[in-house]
Amino acid sequence: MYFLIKKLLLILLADSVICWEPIELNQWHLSDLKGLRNISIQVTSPGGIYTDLENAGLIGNLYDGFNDVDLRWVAEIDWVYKTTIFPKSAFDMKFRELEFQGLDTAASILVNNHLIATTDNMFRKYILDLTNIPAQNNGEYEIAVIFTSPVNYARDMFGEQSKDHMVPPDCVPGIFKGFCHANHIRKMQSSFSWDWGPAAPSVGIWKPAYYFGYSVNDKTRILDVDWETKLIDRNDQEKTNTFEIVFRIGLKTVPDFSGTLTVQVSFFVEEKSVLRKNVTIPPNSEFFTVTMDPFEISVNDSNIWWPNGYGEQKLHDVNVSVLASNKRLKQSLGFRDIKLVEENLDKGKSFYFVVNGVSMFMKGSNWIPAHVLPEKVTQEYLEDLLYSAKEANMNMLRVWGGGIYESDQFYELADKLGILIWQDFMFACSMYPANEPFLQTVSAEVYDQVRRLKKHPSIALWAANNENEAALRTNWYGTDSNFAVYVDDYKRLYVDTVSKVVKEQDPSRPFLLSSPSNGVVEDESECVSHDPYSVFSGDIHYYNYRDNNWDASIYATPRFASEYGFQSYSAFEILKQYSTKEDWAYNSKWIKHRQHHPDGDIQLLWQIKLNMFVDEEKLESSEGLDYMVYLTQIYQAVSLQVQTEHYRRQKNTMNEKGEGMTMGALYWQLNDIWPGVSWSSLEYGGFWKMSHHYAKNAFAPTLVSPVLENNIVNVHILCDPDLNYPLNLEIRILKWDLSEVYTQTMQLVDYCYEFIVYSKSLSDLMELGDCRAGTSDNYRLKYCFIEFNLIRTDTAEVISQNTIHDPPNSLTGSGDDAALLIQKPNVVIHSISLSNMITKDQYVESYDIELKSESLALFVWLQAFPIEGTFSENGFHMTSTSKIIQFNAKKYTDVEQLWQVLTVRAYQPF
Ligand code: BMA
Repeated sequence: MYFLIKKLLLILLADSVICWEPIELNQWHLSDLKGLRNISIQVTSPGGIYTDLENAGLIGNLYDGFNDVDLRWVAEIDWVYKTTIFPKSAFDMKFRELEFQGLDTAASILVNNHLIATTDNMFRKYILDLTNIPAQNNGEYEIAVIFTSPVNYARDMFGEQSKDHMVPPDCVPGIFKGFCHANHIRKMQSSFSWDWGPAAPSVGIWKPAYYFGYSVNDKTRILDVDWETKLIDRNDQEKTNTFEIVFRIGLKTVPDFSGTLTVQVSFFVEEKSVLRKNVTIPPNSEFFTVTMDPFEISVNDSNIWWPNGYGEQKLHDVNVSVLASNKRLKQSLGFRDIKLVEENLDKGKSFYFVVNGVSMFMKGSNWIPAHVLPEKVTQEYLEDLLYSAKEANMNMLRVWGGGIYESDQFYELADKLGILIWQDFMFACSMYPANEPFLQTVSAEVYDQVRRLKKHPSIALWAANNENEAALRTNWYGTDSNFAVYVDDYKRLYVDTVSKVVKEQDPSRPFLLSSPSNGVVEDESECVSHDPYSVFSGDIHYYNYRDNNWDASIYATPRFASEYGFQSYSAFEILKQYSTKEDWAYNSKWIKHRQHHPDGDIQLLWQIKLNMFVDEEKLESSEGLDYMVYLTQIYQAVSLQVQTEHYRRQKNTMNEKGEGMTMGALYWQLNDIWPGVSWSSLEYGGFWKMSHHYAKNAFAPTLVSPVLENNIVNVHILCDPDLNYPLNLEIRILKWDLSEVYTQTMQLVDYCYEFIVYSKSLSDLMELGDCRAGTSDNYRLKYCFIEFNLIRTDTAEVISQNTIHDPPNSLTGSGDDAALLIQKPNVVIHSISLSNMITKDQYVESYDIELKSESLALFVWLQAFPIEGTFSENGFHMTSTSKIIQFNAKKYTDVEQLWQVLTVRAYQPF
């Protein structure tokens, strides 16, 4: 019996080899084309040139020291990747092809010395016919991919384009230490440098590559499957939803095939559904899309897909097959409906998302490439970053247009974690060419990416570019003198090309021509609006480094904020790993090298001094860098909180100017590309900066948000989603020695719909706490600390805690009078023990850390480097003599180890 089964198995296997022969091309020989560097090494793919050279020990880590500029030569020469395959049945196979899922970027592909293709776009998939290329005598194919230096290629394309008219910018600002003309090559734009990242324009086979052989019996292979889901009815009582779903299956048929195929789609949701369609393929179709007939299905609430915070993310397996062949594909399906609502308001239009019939405030951030070299981004790292987004109560991330269309794993994780994706196409902060070859490659790129990504329930919206409309309208690059020409380019690229392909391939999602913009444009011929930054419609990007960033009144009040943010330095412990001792000073050459934002350090110091005391001596001392890290992280955290809460408070309000009804806050930027100075709330490597904790609090499902407006303290409650627990609002006034001088507790009813639940003039409130220095001095915020707590009355849990940060010198005081009031805090770690708190998601164990303090301490900051994990709270104000915090560890550790590495610090007011 055993032998019989084995024999059967062998026959089956043999059959599948003859019918269908994919070979992965992942072993390569790499050399520099002209032999100038004498490099000749074995490498693997997917990968990239910097990593290949580093793995061979020929260069160091790109992020060490000044390597980003020292290794510029890597991007300035041409490289060759070669491999040889011996398809067992090369001669039997009737048709043969190569599939490159991603080549970075400008390359010539030779097979057995025949040039079979040239490539010019990192974001395209290339399927290349080999049928007419004879295998060599012994049945082999030698495949060579010759990459042109992307820097030289972009410069040449710029030159070509300039013969007609110049497409600016002609280079990035000098402080970026970058390469010019990224806008002339279809490649990760930020790999030529950005205001937060290094220049490292890689080359290589960055995605999987395959050889396919088709036998005489083979007719087709399944390339992809996607679908559109639409909610057509909902029964609130029974909690069921009727969805219409339309599947599309992309086939690649062999050149000589014509005839009928039967395509089947099956899935199990409530019960099994099997859909079939017979399709007649005309001769010479090659690429053929089968659109299944619309199918209606009733899905219970428990089986649909919800964004984070609103419900579960139910995903169901879908199996697609071509009957009477061995071609199958399996995918995950989520039922959800999404709409962008732009209704006329008194002034302008609304701009908000409705998912499964529920309108939602979008809470989140902007995503940039997790590394300038995509091959360095592991599944584990992606998970870590995206779990951190989820944990910070986010429900949307914007994949920004200067990076890459992210990997399949990224979107699978977003589906799994309930994070909606605002997907830009990869055009950012530039004018772009609109010559024929450029438009053609973009058209293919958009087609490939929409086909690849459309199936993900997480994708919420497509946007054609980042800031290019604003750049054109407000003349960032001197385009005004030839405005009509650049508008024409703009229209040809985004309207006639990107928009056209997106609308053909995915009419189910909203499409924006740019971000920021005035929203979906009905008549796209008016593609460059009068004011892309208008607060009355669409989305805005808002940065202001002049005015006090802790003052909520400086911020604009838009319909949707898709970018806003503040810089901070990476943790000292992280910076240290990539530098040497002489670099560890505030103002060192190396730190300046990592600051790419023009005037960035001047702005940081200015903003810090507006609200905090800066010990100049300490700044110049050997502790200066560490000190600056801490101050910048406080500055960033509070600024982000103030602006985010400002947006949330405008959710249900409209002021007399017609501003308000804000329905989204996506701050700039979630993650870091390298260790340095940037707007990120997560460190390079995934540790949380202080701002990530503040973002988590500011995005809390139910938030208490006090604000000082014209000397009145207004306390708002924001609910996203609407969760009406029985709640108490507690107002505590404390002196700096921690004596509690006043407490008031109010029971809240229907708070999700009340917005302002408490209002009192600051001086009246301060008087209750007797908050003044002497009899002649006014009641002032800095003489006392006011804490606002939202407490669930059923569980006694504090679900949101807040204070007032409003300037001037509100909380943190400075100078002599502050010294009279604020005591030098002395926070100590009292005990560490393994907690029995249940850990979740990516954590394996949790520790209780008890802190003690004799006075009020601000911005208490715990670190446990190098142990990976997250604190339940961090950067908080200690308003009691003892406090217990959890440290959630990602890998197993122990109490001893934690005692060795754990540090705590607090803000020193003088
Ligand atoms: C924005 C972005 C990025 C930039 C950031 C910070 O407007 O679109 O281009 O990195 O600001 O300056």
